[in-house]
Amino acid sequence: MTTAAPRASTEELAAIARQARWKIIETVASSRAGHIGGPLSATDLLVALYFAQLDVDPSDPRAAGRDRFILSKGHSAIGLYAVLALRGFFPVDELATFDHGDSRLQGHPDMLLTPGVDASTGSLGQGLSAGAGMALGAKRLGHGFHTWVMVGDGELEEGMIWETVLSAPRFGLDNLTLIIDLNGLQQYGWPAEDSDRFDRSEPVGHVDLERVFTGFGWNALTIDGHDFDEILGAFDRVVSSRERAGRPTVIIARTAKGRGVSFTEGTYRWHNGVATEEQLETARAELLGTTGAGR
Ligand SMILES: Cc1ncc(C[n+]2csc(CCOP(=O)(O)OP(=O)(O)O)c2C)c(N)n1
Ligand SMILES: [Mg+2]
Repeated sequence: MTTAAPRASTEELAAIARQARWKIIETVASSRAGHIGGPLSATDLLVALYFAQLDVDPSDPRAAGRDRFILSKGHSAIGLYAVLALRGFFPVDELATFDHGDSRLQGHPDMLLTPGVDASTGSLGQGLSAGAGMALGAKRLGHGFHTWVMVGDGELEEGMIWETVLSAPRFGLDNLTLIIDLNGLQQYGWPAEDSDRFDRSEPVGHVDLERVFTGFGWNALTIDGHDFDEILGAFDRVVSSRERAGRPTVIIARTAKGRGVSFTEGTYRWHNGVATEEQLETARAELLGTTGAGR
């Protein structure tokens, strides 16, 4: 048996998310490499999962009955690591080793190295298929756990995802939930454009994802991915078997890339990057309300 975290209040979740965001930007700065925009857009969803939803036990990260979570957008690893550390899977101080050659915290998640990581990811497009396998395995073996997968909106361009979107309803995988981090941006933009919003594709802005997924046989809902009341409300609807009715669920979470820090929010330019000392001070003040003086 694993133990679910007592569900934190939305105020507590917001405070944890500010800590996690600070750890993300501070860690990438100290390791001098890493992604920022994707981890920050996913932070609130990750915090809600690990502090209010997933049935996991940091002292027994491989428990057979635990809920599974796959960060298919594996470039956002530092976001997952920050949340896993705050949840107690490993010491927060270990984040300082991020992306070092001998670290358990590699630049992309490695299930053989990091406590709490259920799948190795980084090559975009693969996580949903792995998650469907876990969900199918759970059904065949009679396990009651739920499998959650998070993909990016740019990642939806990977064809392998759509093979699983097609097949998961046929297997009745109502124990599988996909979260789409719909931040409207991916890696590159058009620097000549006036607006930061002109990403190379605006990946799925032209697609009615709810209709597409519903058409494939999924249960689909759209939420604000930074509003904890909406996130927890969606999670509650997911676990209500009445609504799922034998279907997998997709939560389409509208987010902002780089969310929570003024100079990273809403621009593809901070897909990855290393903050300067001055930028770090700005981020610290915005997230923690303190300065580094006297540290
Ligand atoms: C198969 C594959 N192609 C390309 C990349 C390089 N890459 C890493 S992140 C990224 C953009 C992803 O955009 P999105 O899915 O929207 O993620 P987010 O906005 O959340 O960062 C790309 C192209 C990769 N990791 N894997
Ligand atoms: Mg994106």
